[in-house]
Amino acid sequence: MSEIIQRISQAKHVVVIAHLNPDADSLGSASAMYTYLLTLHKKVSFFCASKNINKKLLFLPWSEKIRDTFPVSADLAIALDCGNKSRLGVEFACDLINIDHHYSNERFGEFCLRDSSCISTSQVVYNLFNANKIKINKKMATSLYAGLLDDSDGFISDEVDGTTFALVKELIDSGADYKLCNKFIMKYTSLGAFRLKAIMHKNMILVHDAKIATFCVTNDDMKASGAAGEDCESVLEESLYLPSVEVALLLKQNADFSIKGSLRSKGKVDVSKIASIFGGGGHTNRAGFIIHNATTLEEEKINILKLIYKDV
Ligand SMILES: [Mn+2]
Repeated sequence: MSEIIQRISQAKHVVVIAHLNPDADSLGSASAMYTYLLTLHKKVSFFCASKNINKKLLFLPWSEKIRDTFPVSADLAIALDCGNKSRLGVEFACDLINIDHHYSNERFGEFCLRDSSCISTSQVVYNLFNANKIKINKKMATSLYAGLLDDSDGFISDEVDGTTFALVKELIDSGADYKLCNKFIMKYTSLGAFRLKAIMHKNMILVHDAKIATFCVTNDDMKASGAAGEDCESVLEESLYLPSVEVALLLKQNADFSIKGSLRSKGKVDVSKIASIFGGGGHTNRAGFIIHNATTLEEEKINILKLIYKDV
């Protein structure tokens, strides 16, 4: 039995943690862990510091159990898909198991299981279950499939290989409701997202011989469209399909006037390095950061572009 499974077996009340503004991988991995903990007859809580969870993810098992207050009686926490401590959005005293696949994971917590060869944290969780002969039931399989589907961008990202599809087969054989996941994660849209897409398409600026696509989204754009924060990301990713574009940059104003930066790359430029200059992190192809005490979107954009120009 692995050290982590052993530590879990000793706990009385375990809280699973999905990161701020959770995606399908973080919530799916946490959901699969939640199901496993229930099979052990543990007291389990599901924590996420963000109040508004993306509606397209509410089909995931146990999403109705998610709370934004940290359970004080928990004696063990398990963070899923959280690259650094600030992603947890909470501070607490109990032991922490950190399960992740981000290369830039800061290895916080009493136990850390980070495997950056995995496409998703849900793949790391699957491997943990598999290595410890833990049976994957239908709920677990659906949750793990959701994470793999989302982080592989619908199985088209460069990291996808035969192992990915072998894992998909395993999960479907274990009862994963893949049709439900495909429908919600890949196809769901809202009126707000639809309207924001039009604004972003119109405002995109290509610079540096059209090698860099840039997007600035203001608070007013968000209000006018009625979109949610995460709705910006899909347009950002779409711009990478333009043949000349190597890097895509999105700067989005938050309600508190801090700026959220998101970077995507075809692979030639390691955008996690650029994000880390601003205290953020991520993967080579996909990274993010937050600028507090930001000036204007345009000024910040100029500063960031100077850093990208060096690498493109
Ligand atoms: Mn992930």
